[in-house]
Amino acid sequence: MRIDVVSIFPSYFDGLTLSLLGRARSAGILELGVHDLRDWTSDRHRTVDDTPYGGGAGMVMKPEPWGLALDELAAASAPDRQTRPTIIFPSPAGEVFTQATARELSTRDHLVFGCGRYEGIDERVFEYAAALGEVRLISLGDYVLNGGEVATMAMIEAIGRLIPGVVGNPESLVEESHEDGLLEYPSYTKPSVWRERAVPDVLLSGNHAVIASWRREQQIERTRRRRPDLLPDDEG
Ligand code: 6GU
Repeated sequence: MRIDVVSIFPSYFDGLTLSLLGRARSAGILELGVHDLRDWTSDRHRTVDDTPYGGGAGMVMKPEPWGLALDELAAASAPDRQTRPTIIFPSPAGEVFTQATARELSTRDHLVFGCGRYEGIDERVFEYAAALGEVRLISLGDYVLNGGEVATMAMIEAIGRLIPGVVGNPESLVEESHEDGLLEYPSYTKPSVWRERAVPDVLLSGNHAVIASWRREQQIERTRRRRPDLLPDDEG
């Protein structure tokens, strides 16, 4: 998979060279390009924003640098891959990102993330981008961040770890929270008693069938308590 990120703060993405995704990049499983939007400006001040038509608070990102950036990055997708990129604009006004979204996007050949700042990006950029690829406006949840950078980091990590070969043990992927619609069961390690707290007896029993059913009950119980919205009839 190839991922391109466009941002006015490219150094936010230095963290992606670390750990799991860093290894995937070195191994050639994941190609990552991080780009400064200002490289597609041509004025002396490298201007990326301007005042909103119709008035109102804050600044809006100008369409011209975005158009040039998307043209260039989408064209890089075409020759060898013969595919159009999926172009993602992180936005609190988008569809909510879930594990299912991460799964779906992990099968794509080329993702382009366009990180907006200020009050947003000129609306015509989203319409124009639809001619270059599939456009998705995606939100992490119902709260507001200052820009798309942190949201993009989160999405790249969630998507990247689902690409075959990125996570060493694929079994560790299936037992996680949200993969089966329930929260994960509780985990324990040694010592068996710590500060007067004992590990549940069932886990020391060696009876794998009993352990499996205990874990399932724990998943259902904590989902009911913490996230009743995930259960079929929202039964709390
Ligand atoms: Cl994707 N962007 C911004 N700016 N704020 C958010 C978000 C995204 N998701 C939740 N809040």
